[in-house]
Amino acid sequence: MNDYPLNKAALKKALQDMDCKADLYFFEETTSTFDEAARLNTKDTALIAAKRQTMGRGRLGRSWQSDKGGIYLSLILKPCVPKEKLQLMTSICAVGVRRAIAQYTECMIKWPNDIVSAEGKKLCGILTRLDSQGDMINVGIGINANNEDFDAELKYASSISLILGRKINENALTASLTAEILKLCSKPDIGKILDEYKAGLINLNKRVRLVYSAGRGEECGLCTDIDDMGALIVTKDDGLAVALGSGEVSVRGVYGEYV
Ligand code: BT5
Repeated sequence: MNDYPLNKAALKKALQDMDCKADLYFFEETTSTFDEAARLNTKDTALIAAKRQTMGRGRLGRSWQSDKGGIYLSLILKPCVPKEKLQLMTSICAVGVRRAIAQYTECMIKWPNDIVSAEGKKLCGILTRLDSQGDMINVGIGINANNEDFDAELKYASSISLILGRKINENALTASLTAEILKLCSKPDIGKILDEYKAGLINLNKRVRLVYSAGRGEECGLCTDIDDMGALIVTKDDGLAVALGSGEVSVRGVYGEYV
């Protein structure tokens, strides 16, 4: 039972047991694993894991609540796709993380970067960034593993343990998602990975509300597909089909609900 919360020795062993070849850096608390990655600036495959973050980050300047019970990590990797297709790294990692979380509870992908429960509650967010030299990718992953509660404004958040009614082993989950991502990246069959992404996509064939960043308004439409770059294909209510990139839009349910 003592091995359940994230700890360096148990995580190291779990990584070895799954044959994960990644240097491990472990923090009880940090501002953000992105800050640790910038300080480290390594060109080797590495896992930076923290039990808490005081300034966890999301996309588009948003923050990530990073209290005790969650898993906060950056996986540093060489991109396994060509430079002009880097956005596919988020889709590849979402597939890997979904595989790992699915070992505990049913879950789906919410485009582009969330893993949500079967009821559409957010269990995990993924944010990928290139390092300053542009040669290693930092996959930032926040997972609500054993979190007991969330700030009141996070109406759509839940944790794996709240769903299961029991605590899960954070070291095993961390090692297993690392193993899944490294496996997918070692021989990426992008066509197959995107098929798996699409099969797990909660937005597919649903009406969605598109909330454009920087206050550029909202529109509704039907989500019909993703393209070979991981962009979301939506036929808007005005009849126009558009391919949307993750930097420009957030997707909600048509009544403003999370999915
Ligand atoms: C994300 O952004 O979902 C990416 C989150 C990545 C977090 C990891 S933790 C390790 C690494 N180091 C970091 O500093 N960050 C990465 P986005 O799609 O923008 O979602 C952010 C939104 O999710 C917020 O505006 C809140 O509404 C909501 N949110 C914040 N914390 C949450 C949590 N713990 N669980 C569920 N929802 C949350």
